[in-house]
Amino acid sequence: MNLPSSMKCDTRLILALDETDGAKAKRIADEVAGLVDAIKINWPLVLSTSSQTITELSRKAPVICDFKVADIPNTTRLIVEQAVAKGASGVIVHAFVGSDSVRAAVEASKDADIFVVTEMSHPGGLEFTQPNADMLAKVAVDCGAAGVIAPATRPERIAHIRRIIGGLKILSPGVGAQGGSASDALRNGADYIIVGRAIYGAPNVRKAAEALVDEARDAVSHK
Ligand code: OMP
Repeated sequence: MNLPSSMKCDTRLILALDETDGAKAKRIADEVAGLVDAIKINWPLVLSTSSQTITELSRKAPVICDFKVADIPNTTRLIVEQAVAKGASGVIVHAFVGSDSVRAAVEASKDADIFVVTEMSHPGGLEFTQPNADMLAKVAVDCGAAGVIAPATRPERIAHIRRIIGGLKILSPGVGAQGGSASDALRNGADYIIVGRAIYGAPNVRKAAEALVDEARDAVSHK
């Protein structure tokens, strides 16, 4: 069983670095130094550069590999082991494949965190993930995951999922480009907001991140 997440909860901001220009991605990571609790990377950046990017970014901030792993336990284990060996502090996995796969991820993660997707933030998230979100959240609890992903686009759903998962961490994407608000997500129980385009696509990356950190601080202090 994993221990609960040891990820720092300081600014509550996680940068989703879905930038495909490797040099630019590293510049952005430097610009947000000290403003983010973690950097989440996904396939676009890893495929456009290499898995070495996990290692390089992990020297700047804790890296969460958003590989949304959805496979049999053995393949899941292999993916998580490789991500952690490269320096990942966390890996995001799907739970619809079943608790044996999520358990394999947790076992393979050693000291790193496994985060389980519950309800997804995009409109299609209503089709399959919302009707099954309670079960997906329960799998996260039962398998010893460190936390879950829940949608900032539907903050009331964050509050609902919080009631199921107790003290597990909630990481909430959908702020900014997808229409969700940082304050609403945090006031409804998110521990962190995940923000991509509203930061890396902004004319002034650092200013955009600072504004979100200020908003998050306000939201948390008025909870
Ligand atoms: P922006 O919409 O640009 O802020 O990016 C959101 C990030 O969160 C992207 O990297 C998505 O892949 C990710 N994400 C969602 O947007 N919705 C989800 O339901 C789950 C995730 C995720 O697992 O991080």
